[in-house]
Amino acid sequence: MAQKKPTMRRQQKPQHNNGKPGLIISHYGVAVLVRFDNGEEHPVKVKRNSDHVVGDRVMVVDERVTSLERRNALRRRDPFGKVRTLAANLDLLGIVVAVRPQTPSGFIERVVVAARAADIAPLLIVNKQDLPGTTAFEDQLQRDFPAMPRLAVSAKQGDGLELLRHELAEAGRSALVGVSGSGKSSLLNALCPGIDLETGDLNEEDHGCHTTSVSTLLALPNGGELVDTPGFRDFSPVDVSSEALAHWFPGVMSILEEQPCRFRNCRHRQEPGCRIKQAVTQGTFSEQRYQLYLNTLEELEQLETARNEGRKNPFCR
Ligand SMILES: Nc1nc2c(ncn2[C@@H]2O[C@H](COP(=O)(O)OP(=O)(O)OP(=O)(O)O)[C@@H](O)[C@H]2O)c(=O)[nH]1
Ligand SMILES: [Mg+2]
Repeated sequence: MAQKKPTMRRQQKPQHNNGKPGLIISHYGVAVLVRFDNGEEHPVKVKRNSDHVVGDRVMVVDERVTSLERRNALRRRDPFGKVRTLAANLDLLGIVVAVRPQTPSGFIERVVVAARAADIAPLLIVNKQDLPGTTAFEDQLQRDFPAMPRLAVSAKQGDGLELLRHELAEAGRSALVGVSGSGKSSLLNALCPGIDLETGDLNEEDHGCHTTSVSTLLALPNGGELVDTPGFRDFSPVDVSSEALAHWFPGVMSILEEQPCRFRNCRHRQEPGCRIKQAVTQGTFSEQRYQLYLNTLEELEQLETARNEGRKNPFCR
């Protein structure tokens, strides 16, 4: 009997029969782009809601992707309550801000909490140094986040990029987050000449246009890897216990290191002898930031209560 001819489809499939290790460098919903350890890059199909993310080390066996254990992952809850994983196995998180478009109040604090809790070092990247108003904006950041590492750059004019290149090479794997239009993709283009990621102008309300829709990991020419992510205006941490929140929240520990609260398990609400409440009264911890702390604390407590009672995420709409 004549042998059956292999189909075209079979012939065209890349061969991963023995299992090939690689790294997810982009995610398109139903497929991931894998950079294999031998340098090849291939898309591999995945289920639409699979948990694979950029930065995952994977084994691909017979066109099936299995993620290996993660060192960490940056996760957030979106405005619909859904938990989103942005990237995995990160060393540094660049929070890109600029005088235009404005970053919503509380965004930086919440990103910092999520990053620190996941053992990812946060770095404030103040882009668009060439725009008027940047000096006053930087002064405000210095007052609000005196202890936060910060770099001033301009993707457009090249200022500060040498230092940024150095930081990113030293760090290992980094990701950029920030509101749409803050200049994340422009920074990647400036750092990796020739990649030509799409960038988009601000609209009439001075907001970005959500130009980037998928995260992409790129190897930087001077060392290190950088993930470009789509912009978003909200950031609700998920992997932080309500108990640990104060530990990661910007500005809290520097007060408690001087003098702790009376109770070790103080949540800084109404407890007597609370140093944070005192600092708010004395004006050394802003009322606005304190409210943000309380709101975040409440959200985390609601998530924990729902989890303990086996209920669904209470923020899911
Ligand atoms: N003046 C000035 N404009 C910049 C600078 N960096 C970026 N831009 C502009 O800011 C706009 C938005 O830049 P993008 O790089 O698309 O911003 P993004 O953060 O990637 O935005 P999303 O992909 O929507 O999240 C574009 O018009 C850029 O040209 C800069 O250093 N100075
Ligand atoms: Mg972009």
